[in-house]
Amino acid sequence: MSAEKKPSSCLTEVPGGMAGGHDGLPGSPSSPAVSSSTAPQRKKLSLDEYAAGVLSGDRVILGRAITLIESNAPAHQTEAQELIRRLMPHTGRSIRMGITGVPGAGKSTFIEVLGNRLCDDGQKVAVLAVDPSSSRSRGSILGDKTRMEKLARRTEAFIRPSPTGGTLGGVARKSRETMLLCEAAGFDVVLVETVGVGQSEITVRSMVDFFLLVVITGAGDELQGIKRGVMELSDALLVHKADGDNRARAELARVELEQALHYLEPATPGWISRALCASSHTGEGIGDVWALVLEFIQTARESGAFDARRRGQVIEWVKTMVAEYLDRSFYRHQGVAGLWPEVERAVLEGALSPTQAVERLVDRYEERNSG
Ligand SMILES: Nc1nc2c(ncn2[C@@H]2O[C@H](COP(=O)(O)OP(=O)(O)OP(=O)(O)O)[C@@H](O)[C@H]2O)c(=O)[nH]1
Ligand SMILES: [Mg+2]
Repeated sequence: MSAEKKPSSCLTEVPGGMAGGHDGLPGSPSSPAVSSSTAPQRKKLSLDEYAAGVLSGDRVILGRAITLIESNAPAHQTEAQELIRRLMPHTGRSIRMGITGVPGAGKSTFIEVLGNRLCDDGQKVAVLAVDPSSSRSRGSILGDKTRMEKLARRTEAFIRPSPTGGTLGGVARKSRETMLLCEAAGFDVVLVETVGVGQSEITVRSMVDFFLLVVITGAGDELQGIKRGVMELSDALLVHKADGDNRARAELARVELEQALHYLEPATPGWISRALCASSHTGEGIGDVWALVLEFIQTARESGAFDARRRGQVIEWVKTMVAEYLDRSFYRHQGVAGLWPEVERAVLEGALSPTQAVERLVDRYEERNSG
């Protein structure tokens, strides 16, 4: 199966996505990676070298392996999939946490503070992003590394911006596979940031164990996904920026949200989603958020919900990729494309019902496919 829409740029070598930073961010100051000006032409790694490098936690090789996964070139895809297959037995041991919220809710700042605390406690933390929108700077959240300046410098942390370009499906596949590589490389916690403005929340929910919705006071419920169903996907709500003048208002909002949560179907069976207040500026409440995550993991493990979700997620992932493949295959099919204008006209004129239109298109698709 081919990956998402291919630019068919005939990449013959994996592009140097890691140049300049151990975290994939351009010009990270403490980069242990060889700086691009002095680096000799990079030697192509064998699959054994990739696998051994990732398993030993070598972040330069991890970065190159992620770049391989992100490449749309068919040869790279084959290699990347074989690498993942080999690493699969070493995956699955991290806590996977998704973090969503409107732009400016303070997600990256929260990750910076939480991530540093976890590293202080001896954990290894990977931070990924899912952002399929091209409207942001170079299509990538976390591009603004100033929000995670300290974390980006730590050797216990690995920060990887969202894969750029492509469909949500393509970005989701790359992020899921990146998460697996990070787990094989020994990261204990994977934090996935996504902007809460569309479908990407559902995608991130489908790849994590615990899902946190970060909200702020005064930004409007509709906009923040509170009325759009994102709340129903969340295992906890964080009323963020609860500091200074805003502290009391945040607490009021928290109480209201927690009441509202009681009326909703829980995002995870057997778990009652809660609302917390915290400030990444003062640090107040951040420890409580992590304590809640740990409590959740324990509860969900004991009830079996944790395992059931992970198993369900991997099967859903396969089905989603099949559906995406079929969708592309259908509309790119020459016979279907040729028949399309005529069918479209007929439906609009009322000469064909939509169901009859589907039958004609599918007949054409199947006839040519089997012939
Ligand atoms: N008062 C206050 N401001 C905060 C807090 N956390 C973040 N901010 C500020 O909120 C702004 C946005 O923070 P970011 O962390 O970039 O927000 P984000 O949600 O990651 O934004 P996007 O990645 O653009 O979606 C920055 O100016 C931060 O300094 C907090 O706890 N309290
Ligand atoms: Mg951010």
